[in-house]
Amino acid sequence: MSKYNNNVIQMLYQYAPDYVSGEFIANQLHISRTTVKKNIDKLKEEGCEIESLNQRGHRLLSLPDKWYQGIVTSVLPEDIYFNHIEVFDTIESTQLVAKQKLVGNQDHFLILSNEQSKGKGRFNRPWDSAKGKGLWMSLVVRPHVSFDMITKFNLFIALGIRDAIQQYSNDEVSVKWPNDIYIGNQKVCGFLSEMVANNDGIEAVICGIGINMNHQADDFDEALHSIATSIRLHADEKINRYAFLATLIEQFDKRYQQFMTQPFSTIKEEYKNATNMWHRKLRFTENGTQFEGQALDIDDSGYLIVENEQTGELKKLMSADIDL
Ligand code: BT5
Repeated sequence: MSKYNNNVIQMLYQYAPDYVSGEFIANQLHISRTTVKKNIDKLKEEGCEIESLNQRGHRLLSLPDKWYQGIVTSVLPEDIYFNHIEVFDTIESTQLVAKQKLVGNQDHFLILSNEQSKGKGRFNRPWDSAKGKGLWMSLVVRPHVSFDMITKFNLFIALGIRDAIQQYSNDEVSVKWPNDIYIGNQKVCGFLSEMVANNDGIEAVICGIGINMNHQADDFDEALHSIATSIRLHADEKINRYAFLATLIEQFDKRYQQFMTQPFSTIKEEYKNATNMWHRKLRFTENGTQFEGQALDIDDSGYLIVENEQTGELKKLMSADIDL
């Protein structure tokens, strides 16, 4: 994608649903009208619905299900600063690319891809990342805190993601400790935080977030049919991916600022209220062993306190797989 193409689509998006003349675009971007025309033809080929009228210019009617870097850059809240944002069509995993790009610099950045061919969950489990349907992204931040703060980071970020999805969902969105977001009994988002650390603390956190945005039920693989859902399936209309991304980044940033300045205890009640695991029988898998029981509480460090139904033993979990 050429730089100009990004700028042209950015202008069309900014002015939509109004017309923008080719001359105006050319003047603003310091390019010729022929280049504008070529760029617009290319955008149309890619699936952008653009109405072009001789006397009035061009106007954007709809976008294909893909990310345009120019639009992403323009919709993010102004006070949120990324050193760079990179958009890909298909890559193995945004996590992998983010890890490669964080070396040798102190940048905060965002990687987005329309599709991942090897999206990964925790413990290398596959993450289904169908083209054009979801939000598959990795955010790199540099909190400069000790590495044991990663658990706390996840707790704050979970609330940010939950709140963002809730703004678009008609049904209640909840957190499944520690890394999942649910609507009803189905998973709408999984996220994971990996870190690069040295003796002095964290050099970078790579937060990978996968959100099923616009899937219809049969867009999911058979294995996911009963366990996965999308925001679209709980909304009245298709989710505008750019508006949603802007909301998500805003909520992420709000919680990131809280994470840096507040202890978990200040949001503990809010977190507990947003969590869907209370008063029900759960199956826990921790380091390969399974047991059934109930979640009783979360302590001030964010550990889940659970009771083993068979033995009555109380346990503190830092991480686990939990079946609802
Ligand atoms: C997670 O792992 O839930 C974290 C997923 C993080 C994915 C993002 S996408 C952007 C970034 N780049 C990456 O490569 N990864 C991150 P875990 O708790 O291990 O859950 C994985 C399990 O969720 C799988 O074993 C499936 O059962 C289920 N699953 C896979 N794809 C799904 C989907 N699209 N929606 C709902 N569930 C899914």
